[in-house]
Amino acid sequence: MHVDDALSRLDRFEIETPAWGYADTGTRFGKFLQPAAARTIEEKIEDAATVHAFTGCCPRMATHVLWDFPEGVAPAQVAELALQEGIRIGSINPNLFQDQIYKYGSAASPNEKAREAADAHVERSIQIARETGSNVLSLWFADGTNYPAQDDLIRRKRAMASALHQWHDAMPEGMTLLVEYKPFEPAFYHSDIADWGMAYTFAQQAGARAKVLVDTGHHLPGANIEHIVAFLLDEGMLGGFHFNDRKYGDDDLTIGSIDPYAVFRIFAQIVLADEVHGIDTRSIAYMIDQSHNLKPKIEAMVQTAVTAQELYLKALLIPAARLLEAQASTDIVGAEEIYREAFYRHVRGPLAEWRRHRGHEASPLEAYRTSGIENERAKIRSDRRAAEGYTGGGSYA
Ligand code: AFD
Ligand code: MN
Ligand code: MN
Repeated sequence: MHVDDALSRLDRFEIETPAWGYADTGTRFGKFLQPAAARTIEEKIEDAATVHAFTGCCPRMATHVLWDFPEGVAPAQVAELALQEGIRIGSINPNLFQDQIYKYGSAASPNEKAREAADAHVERSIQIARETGSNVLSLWFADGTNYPAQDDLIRRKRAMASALHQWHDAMPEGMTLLVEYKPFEPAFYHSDIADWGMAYTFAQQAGARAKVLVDTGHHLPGANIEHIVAFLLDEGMLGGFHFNDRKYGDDDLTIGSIDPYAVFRIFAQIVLADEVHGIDTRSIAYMIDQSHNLKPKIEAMVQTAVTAQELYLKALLIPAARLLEAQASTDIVGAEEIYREAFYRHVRGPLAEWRRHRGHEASPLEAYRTSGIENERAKIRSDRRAAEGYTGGGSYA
């Protein structure tokens, strides 16, 4: 479409940032603490609000129940604080993988106590969502096994389906359940929700308000993610995305840092589903799922949000009518050149204008990197930690 129309579409392209992406996290080999990293929900809200202030496109923050709503923290107060800072609480992410009781899984565990604990935790998460006014319950499971013969795969499948159906029906009207898939890690032999087909089936069985969450870092090498996205779109089962990228595993790398053309092709399927097939894509939840061990947290989040905007805008510039003609006449090179022309279009200039027009920084990343906020927060938070005698990492751990 024409660049002016494309830019007006960008007005409703909102990207949710993850609370866990502002805290010190790491890999299973350790974590590198950052003085400016957030530790409390207040500091995470402060950082998410900063990202939104600089980019203008990140009005919501996803939360992780165990890390952001520990016992004693009132969800309604957290929601109120977010509003005061100019953002809102977005998706609610239960934690079904960290507690010792989940050693052999949560909803699919052979251990009834584990399944009961998972049930109680998700019920509490639904209640938290009610109190924060969130309408997305986003579920990722580490459930799986590490060795062949370890457990009964069919029993696990049935237990997972039963739990998801029960939790779906426990949600208030208007709330959506997102079922995320991941081929491996931390389970090394099988994951109970390993691919899009399993997530699709579980979501269908759970109920009409359950959909699939595509984490762009959760595919085996060679997977055609844009094909999965097109299929889910046409089935009305694409709930949303967790933006990150991978070179080898679920590396939580910055989206587009490995293969920006692949991300463009994903966005192209969304744009063409809407323009060519009239599929409603407005309810897709665009969420970032990253927690970088080395990059400064806020800088990395701004970089991801800006990258997603650039690649989505490029996809919006695809002339759908010309593409359809090329496809109809099997002009393969012509069709491909239409894609490539849009992908190689320079969009930073029009984007800068679009941002200026809306009172935002023309280059959010450059503006943030020169703002001095990182050093200010590092000083304030280091002093705060010292005063508390706190030397550990973020509340992610
Ligand atoms: C990890 C998991 C999954 C989940 C995220 C937040 O792989 O992507 O969505 O943590 O819980 O990255
Ligand atoms: Mn994810
Ligand atoms: Mn992941």
